[in-house]
Amino acid sequence: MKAVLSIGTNLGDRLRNIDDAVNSLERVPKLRVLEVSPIYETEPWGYAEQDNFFNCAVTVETELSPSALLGACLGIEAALGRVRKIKFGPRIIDIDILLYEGFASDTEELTVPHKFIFERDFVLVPLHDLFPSGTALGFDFSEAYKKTDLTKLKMIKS
Ligand code: PH2
Ligand code: MG
Ligand code: MG
Repeated sequence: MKAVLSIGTNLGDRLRNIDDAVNSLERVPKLRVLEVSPIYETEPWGYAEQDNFFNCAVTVETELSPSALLGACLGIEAALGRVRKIKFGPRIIDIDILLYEGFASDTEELTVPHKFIFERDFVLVPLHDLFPSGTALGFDFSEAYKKTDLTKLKMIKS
């Protein structure tokens, strides 16, 4: 199955944190990284008193179930030194499942499609880089993408 992940970081060496996260994903059994979007510097969303983030999106092919994929993402976050403090607050690395082919869930553990895709330009813009048609794994984000403010995102690496 294909899935799309979102990666974010705003602590330490942000470019390196994203690199580490992608390299770690590549080492997960039963998972292949297919494509990494450009990396953007983005303003903090949800909690303003923190540094800018670097964000990107990643398409993967995996035989892992959605909950096993979530487990792999959380394991990588822990291995890279993530400590959970403030909701929406500063983090060394965050790896979220945005979409998982043929799967939807709204539980405490896992909400897929991700709850805030339409509200977050830092998700919509990299997602559009990976899926320029405006539909990703059957999920139509084209209307929300039209409303994004591209002037607020700075491309760091393509
Ligand atoms: N992640 C959050 C909260 N706010 N803001 C930006 N710009 N990028 C993020 O990845 C981000 C955020 C919680 O996951
Ligand atoms: Mg998140
Ligand atoms: Mg997360």
